[in-house]
Amino acid sequence: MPGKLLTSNRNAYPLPPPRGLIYRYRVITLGEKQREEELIELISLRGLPRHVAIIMDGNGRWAQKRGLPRIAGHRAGIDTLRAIVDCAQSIGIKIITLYAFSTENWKRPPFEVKFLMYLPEKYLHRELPSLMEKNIIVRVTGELSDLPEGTRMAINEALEATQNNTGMILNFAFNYGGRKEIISAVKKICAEVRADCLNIEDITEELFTGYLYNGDIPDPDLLIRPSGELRISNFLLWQLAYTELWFTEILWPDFQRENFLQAILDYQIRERRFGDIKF
Ligand code: V0D
Repeated sequence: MPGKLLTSNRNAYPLPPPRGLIYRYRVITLGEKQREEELIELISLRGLPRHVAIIMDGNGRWAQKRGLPRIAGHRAGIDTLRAIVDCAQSIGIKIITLYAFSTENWKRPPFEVKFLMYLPEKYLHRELPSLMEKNIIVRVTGELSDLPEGTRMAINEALEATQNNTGMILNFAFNYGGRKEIISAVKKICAEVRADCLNIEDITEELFTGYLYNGDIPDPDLLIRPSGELRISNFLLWQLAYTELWFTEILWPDFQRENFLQAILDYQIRERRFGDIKF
């Protein structure tokens, strides 16, 4: 029994007291580095999720809470993105999918939409050298055809430049909608059936998966959704069928490496708990 207690204590590892200094937008507590190292040690004892998906939510709310314009939140979100990509790579995660801009986001204020449309371009121009240095493969999942020319070009440049890298896959879900993705797969399949290139009897789950935007990427093992929303919101509908879901109230700009590591550790503990009854 003492062994069991230890496991659940680890699960609810207490946060260090918020003693610290303010670095840009957030408070860096003095115990943070230590806690991160402890979490990494615990994580290294078990198998890692291969593919982690994250909904980068809460940027607008983070800014509004501070009386800042919503785009200030998106800017702060980029710092988090950088930190989490770094952290994921350092512990050996193979694939990370980030949900950035859904097809529904077109309904936001026009100024914000315009800003968001240019973010990938700005992000990729600034980050591409460092992504190359880190041997990262950039991928994108979503409807790229209705994007502005400059955005499409920046994305294609990044896809091409990083396609022969061999490190972590950084997959951006951009202008993505889960139902739209499924419909687009159905249409491609129907066209092949009508052209007599495919038999209806041959349509299987595996075949269907191959018609999705990123048919070659395995399903996520873990989904992280910050900012307190407890929904899937049309993200990876087909692919999340067996994914472990992990939610937190923390807004994306406040999300830190240790929160990411905690999610991984919780995932590992769940895996182990249900390990014996899994097929
Ligand atoms: C804003 C926090 C990178 C979330 C991160 C328009 C909100 C920064 C990309 C990106 C966004 C997208 C595609 C791509 C390469 C990079 C991005 C959006 C928002 C949606 F190929 N950051 N980022 N896209 N934010």
